[in-house]
Amino acid sequence: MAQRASSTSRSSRAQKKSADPAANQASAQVVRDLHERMVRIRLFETEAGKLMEAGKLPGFLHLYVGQEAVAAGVMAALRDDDQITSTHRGHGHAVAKGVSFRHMYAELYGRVTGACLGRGGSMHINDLSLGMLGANGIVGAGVPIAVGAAFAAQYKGEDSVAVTFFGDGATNIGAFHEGANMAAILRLPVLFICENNGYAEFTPQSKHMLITDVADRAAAYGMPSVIVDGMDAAAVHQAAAEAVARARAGEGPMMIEAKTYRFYDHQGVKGLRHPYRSDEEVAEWKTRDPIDLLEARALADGTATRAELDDTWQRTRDEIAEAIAYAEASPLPDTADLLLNVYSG
Ligand SMILES: Cc1ncc(C[n+]2csc(CCOP(=O)(O)OP(=O)(O)O)c2C)c(N)n1
Ligand SMILES: [Mg+2]
Repeated sequence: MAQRASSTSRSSRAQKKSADPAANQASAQVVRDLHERMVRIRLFETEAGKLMEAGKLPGFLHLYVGQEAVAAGVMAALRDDDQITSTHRGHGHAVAKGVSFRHMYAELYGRVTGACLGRGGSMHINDLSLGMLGANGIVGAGVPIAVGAAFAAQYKGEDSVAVTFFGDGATNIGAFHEGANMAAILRLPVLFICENNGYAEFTPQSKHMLITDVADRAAAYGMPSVIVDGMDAAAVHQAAAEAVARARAGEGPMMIEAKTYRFYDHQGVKGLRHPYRSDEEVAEWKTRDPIDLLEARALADGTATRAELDDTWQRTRDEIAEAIAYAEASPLPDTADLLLNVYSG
């Protein structure tokens, strides 16, 4: 992995380099792990989309389909005690960190058996027992939370790391800049993962910032960064594993910018059909579907057979069907419990 700036460097300009694709050799075990995490996300999301279309889910649904390689690649590099913060587009991070389908679907349905007892919904899924500190409906708000988690780990002398996922648009928010500066100056064990899907809602990146690479922003804080192909799970995994190793060794934070794309609209399945991107552009990115890419490579180099890959899809479909049935059979929260778990400052 070619790093773009040393955390100790005072140079004003980071060297612009991308991760070396030739170095992205993943072991068979890692390939199967990445595949399973991506399939779990893809099927969770496509089924959630169908439920939303059928009018069964309240609230909003920001689907993660297309970006699976980022969550899978990063999470496969983490330990269970590492902590993450997520975004409004957070299902993929939660699934990849191990939150159960039952807890997640029940939360989407607003049922009392959900991850947040049915009170949070799609944009607030968390599971503290798994280090999933929460999705977040406030753009950029996960950044300082992860920085705080990393500070706590450093303060207590633990070697866990924190990871914050955020979009290209979120890097225009003050909380991102404050978090990045604090993480860098305190050399905190935190990874900044920018999922650059080229749009903030319906605004293309070129209309919301004047730079091409969000990674350039890391240099402003003396933080090294690397740009990876966000459709290549093995490339993301390798970059994340190196950044995690550095953070655990006390060498401070790092940013990974993953160039990726969302296959659905900003929100929902059909979205609002704003003419902000062309069908041709969407079709072009779909030719680089991250699961197809990984499967093709795994079959070509013999790290998996078609039967093994198909088995992962089928096992996941079965688990999802069971989890949706569980969610639908679960009760709604009782209004008498409305004030439970409510805190005042
Ligand atoms: C503080 C704040 N401002 C605005 C919004 C409305 N909003 C929701 S998603 C979004 C775009 C975020 O873009 P990006 O960070 O690139 O994430 P993406 O949706 O592309 O995954 C905006 C502006 C919000 N939720 N929070
Ligand atoms: Mg975006």
